[in-house]
Parts: sequence; C-alpha cells; structure tokens
Amino acid sequence: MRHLLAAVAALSAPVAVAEPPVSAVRVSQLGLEPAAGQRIVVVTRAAGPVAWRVRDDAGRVVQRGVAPAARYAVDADEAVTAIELPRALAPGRYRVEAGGAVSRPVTVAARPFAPLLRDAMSFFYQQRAGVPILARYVQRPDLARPAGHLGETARCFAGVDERGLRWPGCAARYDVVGGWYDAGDRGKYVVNAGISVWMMLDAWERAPAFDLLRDGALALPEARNGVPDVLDEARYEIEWMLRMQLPDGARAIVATPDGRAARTIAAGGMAWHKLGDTVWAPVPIRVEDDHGTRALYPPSTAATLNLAAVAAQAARLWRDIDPAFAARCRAAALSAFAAARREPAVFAEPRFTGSGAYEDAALDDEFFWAAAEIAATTGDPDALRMVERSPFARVSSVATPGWATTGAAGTIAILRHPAAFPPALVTAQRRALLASADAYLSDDARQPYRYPAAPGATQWGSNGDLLSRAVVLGTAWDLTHRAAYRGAARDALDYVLGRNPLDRSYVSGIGARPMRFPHHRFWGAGIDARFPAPPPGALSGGPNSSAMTDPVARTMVGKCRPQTCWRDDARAYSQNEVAINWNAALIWVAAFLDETRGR
Ligand SMILES: [Ca+2]
Ligand SMILES: [Ca+2]
Repeated sequence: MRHLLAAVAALSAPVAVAEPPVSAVRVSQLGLEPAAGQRIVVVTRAAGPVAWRVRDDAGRVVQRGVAPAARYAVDADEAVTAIELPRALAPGRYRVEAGGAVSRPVTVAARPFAPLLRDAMSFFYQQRAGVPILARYVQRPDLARPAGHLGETARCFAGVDERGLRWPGCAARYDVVGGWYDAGDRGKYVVNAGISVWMMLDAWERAPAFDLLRDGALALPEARNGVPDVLDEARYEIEWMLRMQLPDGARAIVATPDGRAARTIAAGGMAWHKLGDTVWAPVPIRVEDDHGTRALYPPSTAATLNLAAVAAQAARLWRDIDPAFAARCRAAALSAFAAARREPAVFAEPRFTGSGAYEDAALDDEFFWAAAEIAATTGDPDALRMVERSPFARVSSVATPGWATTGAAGTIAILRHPAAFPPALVTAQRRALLASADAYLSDDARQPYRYPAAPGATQWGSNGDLLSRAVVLGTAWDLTHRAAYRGAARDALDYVLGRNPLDRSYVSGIGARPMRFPHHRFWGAGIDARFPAPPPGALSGGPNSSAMTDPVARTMVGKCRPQTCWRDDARAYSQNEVAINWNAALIWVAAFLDETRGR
C-alpha cells in the first residue's frame, strides 16, 4: 500500500460492464440475518416520518412501519432515514418500499456471513508469495497463477535513498521466501504482517470451536491436514516473519535518529523492516514478468516488536497442535523482545522508493502489545512488569487497532487471558476497551447512515478502520454479551457491503454493485483486460477525503464529501487498493457475526 509513484500501463481499456443504477434504498448487498433490528437506510426528501413496507417474493407485505424523519448526512450531502426492522425476516427474498422508492431484491439467509468469510479468507491464499496459486483452490480459473518470487533470497539495500544517504549493502543473502504480498504491490512488510496475523489468530482464539475456520473448512492446500485451516493460513505468514529475523550475532546498518548518517548496530534478534522492490513496479504486471530488483530494508524496533508479539501469540496457539513450531515461535518471540529492549528507538526509514514505508514514531503501544502476548503465553515476570509499567496499562480508552496503533491488541490479549495478569490491570483494561466501544456506539447513533465512526474526514483505508472498530465492538460483546455491541459491529459491515452513500459494496464479488477494479498488480482488469478481475472477497480501502494522492483522487479534491471520495478505478491507489490488514479485519468481523448468530 501507500504507493507514491505507481507507473500505470494503459494497454487495452477494460470492458465496461453495466451495473444496476443507484437505489435510494441502501441495504447490505450481501443480505441480512434472520434477526430483528436490521437497519435499512433510505435517501428521502420527505419532511416528516417515512412509511415503509417489506414485501416477500410473492408480493405479500410481511412487515411495515414508519421510520423517523430524515436527518441530514453532512458527509454525503443528503437526507436519510433509517428503518429498523422490528422482527426477524425468515430466509427468502424481499423488497423494501419506502418514500416512493423500491429496493433491489434483499436476501435473508440463515448464515449470510459464511460465504463472505470463505471468500475473504481466500484473499490471503491468493496473496501468497513463493507458491503457485492453483486453480482448484480459487473461485475462477483465471485467478490461478505461477509462483511469484519462488525461492526468494535477498540482500540488504545498497544505494542512495531519497534524501541522499548512501547505504553500503551487505554481503550475506537471506532466505526470505513465502509470506503474503501486502496489498496491490508485492512488498512484504513485517509491521503490517503483525496486525494482520494477530487479527486472524484472534478470530480463532476467541472461538476455537467455530466451524467455518476449522480443518477442511477453507479452500487451501492445507485443508484436511488435522490443523484448523485459519491457523494454516496464518502460519504461512508467520513462517515468513520468522525468516525476517536476523540471526544471533548479526550486525546491521541503520540510520541515525536524525536520518543523516548510517551506523552499525548489533541486530541479532531484530527483524528486517521489510522486503520490497527498489523501484515501483508497473500496474498491472504478472508475477512471471515481474523481475524488479528487491532488497531487505534496515531492521526496525517496530518490526521486531511485531514479530515478538505475533510469535508469542503463535507459541500459545500451537502449543498442543505442533509443539516444535510453538517452541520455535517462543524462542523467536523472546529473542526479538530482548533485541527491541536493547535497541528501543530504531525507527523505520521512510526515504526509500518502490515499497510502502509503514513508519511509526510511537512504539510504547508495540512494546505493550509484545509484552502482553509474551506474558499471556509464558507468564514471564519480566514481561509482566513491562506490561504493568507501560503507559498503556493506564489508558482510559483504546485506539482502533491498526498497523501503527497496536495497544488494543495488547489489551485484547490481556482480556482473553485474565488469569495471567493482576486483577486490577484486567479490570482497567476491560474498562478502557468498553469505553472505546461505548464511544463507537455514540458515533453510530450520530451517523445518519448508522455506522460506528464519527462524522468528518475519511482517511486512507477508512473501510479497514471501520471494521477494526467492529473488532473492538465484537470484543466488547465477548466481554458483556450486550446486543448493542454486536449490532454496531454488524452496522460497520453493513456499511461496507452497501448501506452507504455510494450504494456500493466495497467487497469484490459481493452484491449487486460491488467494487470491481481494485489497485492490484495481478487483478488488473481495471487497466488491462488481459488481466483477471479480482476474486470475490477483497475489501477496497474505501473513501479517502484526507490524503488524495493518486491521479484519480486528485481530480476529486474539493468535489466530494468525505463518504463519497472514492472511485472504482484501479489507478486510485489511495482509495481503491486492497491490503492484508483490511481483509484481516473483514475476516474477523465476518467470523464474529457468523459465530455469534442468533445470540
Ligand atoms: Ca488444515
Ligand atoms: Ca505504534
């Protein structure tokens, strides 16, 4: 993600496919659960309350009511009212009539989130580097492809960075094969890997008996190997993260804190920040044609702590499944944590081109998260002391989990393993998480479109951020079983799936008006019709009114409202890229909603 200069090849124009016109009735295009309280939004000019009806496939009115008068949605510049269905609809097909408008067909299914989860998990398989993507595991034959970066090894970056600092490189080559490509590019970043793997593992850890993530549930080479499939997929990335750890005794070159000079440090146990291209590759380009030079970039404390946190989490989850792997993860976590404490302020160097920066100047949250995962897994008193002394032990709320804001991951590790921590700490962490969940409930009530984010500018990856809020809300439900938390998590997903000002499902392949042209180097049909369309289940980054840096978004500056600053255009990388961290939030929320259905 975060392409500053993406070369765009305009070879042959994509085929324009007609899609249904925008409807005034906005509803999740995936469909609804058979449960009361589902929300449907209607754009209206009516001054007063709005009468509505739901008809079944035979035309019979099965529910009716009156929605409150419309509210002005400032971020979309339109007035909308929200219908809340008082009773559950039985599985079937319906249409909603309100304010003179009629919806497209609305499906109610017993488990609407199940196929979404399966497709959203397939995204990760299809992002795998180092192995061929086989037709028998993907949704369409044209999504199969040869292995990318097969047997990959790399040296550290040699050359001059964007601010003129010369990096001498290194003699050793490192085996860094595997892992997931991060996003529309083929970089691999330990920092973004960390939050993505954590979310995937947490989706399993919160409900290990859940049927849709168990062995044989997913379309994977590792189905029916005796290990839950979600853990197989996560392990593919964890194995790569372990390869990104520098061996004992290694030395590495990093920048001085002011970025002006290079210096050599003892870096054994640290993790390379990233592996990526040294210049931006064209969009699209098939893996078999993608021969750009790649390099390892200097180790960072943030990457090291991401490795420590995720490896500690993995050591816990694989303890009974694969003790040898668990032991390897545990050793990696402890050596990474020790290395991060030795070098607590080696920040990611943002001045390289060809790959994303993932720079983060605030690492107290990464230290807290890693210490919490290690303490939860090992009971190590030293890690526990680090948790207790962290400023994040005393927060009154949690930040939405993200690649640079990982405190909530530490909080959730503590709340899933309360016996490993002092009761007062657990109580405070619970209070902080519920305070954020309650703030999201307030946001949801204030939003005329009814979703848990406050009105205002939209950021890069706003859809992923919204679903990460739903992770906090879902965890609040786990702690309290309070229905409002689950309802607001569903609101977030409903928004992403079509209950929004653009009447757009931001998930490819889902719904009547799905995203079709993501910024992606293989799923490049939006630029060149010889490339495949995306598989179903990929989440667009979403509206972005604050960092409109790509050539498409730049034309929209000043001409869109925050919720409408989005274009289904493969060149719009600041609005329509896909990424592992966003899809990780999608799978967490889909798994949570399905697993808690009827509760
Ligand atoms: Ca399996
Ligand atoms: Ca941070």
